[in-house]
Amino acid sequence: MFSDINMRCQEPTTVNCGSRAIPDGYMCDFETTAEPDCFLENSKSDIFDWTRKTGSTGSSNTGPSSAYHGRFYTYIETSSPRKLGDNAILESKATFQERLYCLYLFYHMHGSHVGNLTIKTKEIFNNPVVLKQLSGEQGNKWKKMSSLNVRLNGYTKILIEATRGSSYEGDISIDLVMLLPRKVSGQRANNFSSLITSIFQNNVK
Ligand SMILES: [Ca+2]
Ligand SMILES: [Ca+2]
Repeated sequence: MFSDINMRCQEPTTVNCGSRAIPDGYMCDFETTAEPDCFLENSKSDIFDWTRKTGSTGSSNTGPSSAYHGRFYTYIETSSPRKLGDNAILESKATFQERLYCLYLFYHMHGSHVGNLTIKTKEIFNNPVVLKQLSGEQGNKWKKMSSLNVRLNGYTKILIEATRGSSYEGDISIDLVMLLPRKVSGQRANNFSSLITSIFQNNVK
């Protein structure tokens, strides 16, 4: 049905959408608790919540020492009382247009007992569909997740779920989550907008 679903995500469109900084798209940088462009909130259909954080996560040998972009990121704290398998979900609160979007995010998964980071979509009464899952130690650095094509509509939610592994050395962090509309036509351009490009270039560490 969507023959282009596995193609790399493309340049975002530049539709005028008023005061929003990201034309027709969304970005969560976690710099404040109320970012107008952010589309995510903590779910109640899980065990615990993601936590905004600046600096290191308080446990040694796990978590980042700083945000990927800006000063703040969000993460799951896996120290007590958390236990194996406890999950925390960020879910979308936006009502999406019916179209193909591209999801980008940066993650930090460092520690001896890191659990899973799972990206899903869910359409009302249907079971969630797993788009991507990362498991275990991924190195002590921020990494860019490969961009994901996501078919959304007004009834779809995006779920970003982190699950605790077998010890406190399992903090999972994310920063700079971007959801941008893909061009509908089959244009081959792989360039990001100047905004996105500048964000990436300013964060080479
Ligand atoms: Ca940030
Ligand atoms: Ca929660």
